[in-house]
Amino acid sequence: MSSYDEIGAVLKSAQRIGVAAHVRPDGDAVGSLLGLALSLREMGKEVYAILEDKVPGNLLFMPEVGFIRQSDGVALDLDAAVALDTANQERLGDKTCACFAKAGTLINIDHHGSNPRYGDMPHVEPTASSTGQMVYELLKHQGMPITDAIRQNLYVAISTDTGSFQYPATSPATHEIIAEMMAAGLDTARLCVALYQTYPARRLELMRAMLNEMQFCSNNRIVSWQLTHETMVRCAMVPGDTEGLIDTLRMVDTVVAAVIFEDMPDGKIRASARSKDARVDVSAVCAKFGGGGHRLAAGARMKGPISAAAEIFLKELENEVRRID
Ligand SMILES: [Mn+2]
Repeated sequence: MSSYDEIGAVLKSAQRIGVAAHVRPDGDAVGSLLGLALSLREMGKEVYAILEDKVPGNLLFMPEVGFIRQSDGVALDLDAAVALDTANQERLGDKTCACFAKAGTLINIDHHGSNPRYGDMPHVEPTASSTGQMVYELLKHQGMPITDAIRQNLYVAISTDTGSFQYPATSPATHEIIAEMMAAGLDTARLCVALYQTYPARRLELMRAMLNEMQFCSNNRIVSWQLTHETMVRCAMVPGDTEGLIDTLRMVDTVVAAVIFEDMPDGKIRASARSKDARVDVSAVCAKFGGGGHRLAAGARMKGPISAAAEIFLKELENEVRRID
């Protein structure tokens, strides 16, 4: 594993730098990407901030979000490339991998335990709350620029990936970083309104569908929902609308594992699973279907149709939940 000193030295000597995060970007992906990219730009570097997919609508308020370009698949002439929050290289997306194909050095900064430590310089910390937290530590320890826009982006990254500082990976260091950023002038209340109190009506329509259709099994210890293409069309869903819906499912007192199955445009099914009990490892279940993630939060892509995918996934999940008997 490469240290922040080693990664910092490469970034400081490089001039043309690509920065990217995973497909279907979430708050941690976009926030850590912008946090690092803006700092490098501030240092006078030629920075390419790229993502395979569009930034979801609920995150378009993030400062300097227009700096991000969608990957076009053309190899960039780069001294260094950085993959952020991306558990395996393929999750950067095909076009993004092609953009990075000629990069001199590939740096991999991530907090997913399943990360195989790909690239020339991997730095993986499975105990870190978020990649945003890791980027803050890198910038601080390497004396790299931290502007207000960078602080806002890293706050979004850390806040969303910790479920607003609720998940167990939230550590004293997490809160200390937020305290440091607030002392430097960060307005967290305004960001929280944008992040957690500003939803389009269609998101509540989706939640209504979820509450109507959720199903319990394994003595009410597992709750699941099948988000079908029909429901997406009926609610006029756009990417990002489902963010955090699973947290409502996992609220039920008897539940130890929650999973949402979602029809994908390519006919595949996305399973997103959460565990509330450290003994129940949803990343192990997802790994059986070629997926991965964290012990308490993981995902996989499965073959359709959605009902068949749900049936085989829930069977494996029920076996996993039996570990606590
Ligand atoms: Mn993350």
